[in-house]
Order: sequence, then C-alpha cells, then structure tokens
Amino acid sequence: MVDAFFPDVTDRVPFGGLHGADPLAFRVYEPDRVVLGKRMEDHLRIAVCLWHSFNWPGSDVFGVGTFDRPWLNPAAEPMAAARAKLDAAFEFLQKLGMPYFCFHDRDVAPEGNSWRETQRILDEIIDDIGRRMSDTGVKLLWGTANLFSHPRYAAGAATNPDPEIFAVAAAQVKSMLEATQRLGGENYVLWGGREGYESLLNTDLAREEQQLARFLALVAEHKHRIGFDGMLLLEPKPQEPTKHQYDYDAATVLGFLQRHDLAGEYRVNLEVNHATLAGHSFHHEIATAIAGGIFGSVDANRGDPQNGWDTDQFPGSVEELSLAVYEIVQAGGFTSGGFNFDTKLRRQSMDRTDLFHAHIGGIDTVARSLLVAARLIEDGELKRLRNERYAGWNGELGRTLLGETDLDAIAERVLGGDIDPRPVSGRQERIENLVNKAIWSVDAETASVAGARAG
Ligand SMILES: [Mn+2]
Repeated sequence: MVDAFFPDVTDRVPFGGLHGADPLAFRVYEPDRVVLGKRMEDHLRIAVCLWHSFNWPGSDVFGVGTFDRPWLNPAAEPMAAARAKLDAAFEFLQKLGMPYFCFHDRDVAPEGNSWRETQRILDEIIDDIGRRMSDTGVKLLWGTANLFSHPRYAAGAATNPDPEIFAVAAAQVKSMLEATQRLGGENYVLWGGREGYESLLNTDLAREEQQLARFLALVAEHKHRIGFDGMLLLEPKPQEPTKHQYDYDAATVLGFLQRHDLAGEYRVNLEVNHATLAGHSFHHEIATAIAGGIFGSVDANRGDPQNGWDTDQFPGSVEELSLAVYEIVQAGGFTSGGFNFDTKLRRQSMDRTDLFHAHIGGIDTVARSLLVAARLIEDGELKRLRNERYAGWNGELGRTLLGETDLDAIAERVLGGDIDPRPVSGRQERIENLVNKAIWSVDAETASVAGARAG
C-alpha cells in the first residue's frame, strides 16, 4: 500500500448539500439523483484529465513550476516517476468518485531512446493502467496522442512539410488508438494543436489540407480494421500554440469533414475556452455541432473575459453552461461522450487539496447546469415558443416552398396577392426571462432539496 498523496482527503468526497459546512463536499452533485429519468452521473459522464492535473508543474512562459508534483522532478527515475504519477491520479479519481479519466500517451509514459523502446514503455504502462482500472472500476472516456510537444512536431504532425514526420505521427496514433481500445476507451480524440501555420509565406495551404484529410482517413480505416467501437473526435481550436489552426471551430471542422467525405467517421470534442478563443459562445459551438450532426463530447473549462488566451480555468458559471447542457440534453444527451475536465489550477494554487476544491466546484457547476437544463425542458415553454416561430413552415406554403416548385411559380403566387407577410416579434427578452426563471427556481429548489437530504 503506497502512502496517500492526498492525506487531507481521507475518504470519498461526500455530498454535503448547498448549506453544508464542509468545503470538501459536493453541494449539488449527487451521482444517484435522478434527473429527467436518468442518474446525474449517467447524464454527465465526468472525466478527470491527467495532463493538466498530474503532468503539469504549474509553470508558465515567465516562470517554472510551482506545484508539489514530485514525479515531475527531472532527477526522478522515469518509470518510478510514471508509477508514482498513476498512484496519485488513481487515488484522486477514487476519492473524487468520478467514473472516467482521459490521457495522452506522453502523460503516462516517458519516451525511450528509440521508437521501439518508446513502444515497449507505453505497453508496460498501459498494462499497469489496465490493472488499476479493474481494481478501481474507473473507466477511460478517451485516449489521445500528444502530437505537439516534441520538437519534431514544431511544424505540425499530419500537416508537416516533412513526410517522415507524418509517418512518425501516424505510427504514434496507431499505437495510442490500439492502447485506447485495449483499455476499453469509449472515444479517441485528435487535437491538432500544431496543425496550422505560423506564416503563409512558407505554407502550402492546399497541400496541408490534403495531408490532414489523408491522415484522418488512415486513422478511420485503422479504427475499422481493428474493430475499435469508440467514436473518433476532433477537437476544434482556432489558435494557440499555432497562429492559425485548421480545426478552427465546429463549423470549419464540419466543412472540412464534408469536403473530404469523412463526416460519417468523425465528430467533435468541444472545449469551452476554445469556443471563446474563436469568438463564439460555448452555446454556439454546441448548437452548431448538434445541428450539423457531429456533436460528440465536451472539454469543460472556461476562459477569462479579461484576456485572450486559453486559461483553462475550472467552470464556474451556471448561466454559461446551462444553455450548452440544455442543447445537449434536448438533443438526447451524450452517447459515448461526457464532460472531461480539461482544466488547470491557477499557478498560485499550490496546496495538494486545491485540486479537490477546483474539481468539486467545477463539477457542482456542471451539475447545477443540468438541473437548470432539466427545468427548461420540463417547463417546455422555450421549445414551444421556438416551434411556434417556425409554425408556418408546417403549413401548405412552407411545404410547397421546400418541395416541388420554382421561382416562376413562387413569383406568380406573390403577384397573385394571397401572400402578405406580417413581421412578428422574436420575443427575445421574454425568452431570456424564461432562462433566468429556470436558474432562479433551481436555486430555490436545490437549496430546499439539498438541505433536506443533508440534514
Ligand atoms: Mn481540450
């Protein structure tokens, strides 16, 4: 039995209720609470990410790491360090009581001196992770390969001008896709952090688009060949680290997939802070992906309205997330996706327990957003008003316009005088009031229900 890395949290984080005194207890999140006929845990499918939470020392471009992560000490023996990291991560997952985690190959396994040795190390660590998963019951929401940290990927992976780097990236994705399958992972994610350009002066856009499409087709083909039944997901982000990234936002990804006949193979993993970097609300990204039939999963976090970079903070706004959760639940909810906490502590959050406080607050925010979304769906008024707005399209004229007609026939009908449109109110403020009503009524209800349960 290894010593606890988080000794201040001795047991599973409990539900304490909205007015509970324990700062290390959930105020809203109750896995077994039934919402719209389904357990909260099954709606939200929450995952902890290993990269920011266990593989990042709290460094920034101006300073070194500030966190207490002994396994990241460069003097540590690499395999012992890799195991110490997994010990701490699985202790955290169990104490937090979350059903899923996500990781990149390089988060868990150090690179060896040759490709063959790197593969051997990864294999050994994947077996170790498999044992920990069966011991704890924690599952893998998705796996992914890090195609952006190593200097070889400075000019991209699939879109690199050097075909040898494309080949290495392809071998790396094959190995991590197979590892994800071995661990029963439910999705595989590709984030193209360096699939883009720094300067158009040295970039052949058309060629790089073809390379990316070819790479994704190879991955999809391999998925079918090995019988991996998880979903393939692309994660849009407009820039950072690269000046411009090709998977800019959900709409750009949808267009790319359709141009290359890949729309049946890939969906999107949408991140809140990536939406805001693209100049969109998260609500916009979710609604766009759902409308385009490519919604898959969510990376939960948030940016800071005062700056323009990817701060990856823990979610704290029920107002922002409620609308996104409303769209997701209204569309039938997650299938293989979930809420992955792709979130970073602030650099000054140096106590080990800060990682618990951060996740507890973020998870409660997501749980409260689910309650608001459920309230909006149960109330039905939002949906009714939207349906009413388009009711004309269900009538004879609407059906004719979308069916058998042409511009001559339409113009003739307008000239005939039986068409006399009257603009009507979009009722935006009335509808916005409905959203606030749901938020406020859930506040009141959560207080009483949680108080009663905790009491
Ligand atoms: Mn992410």
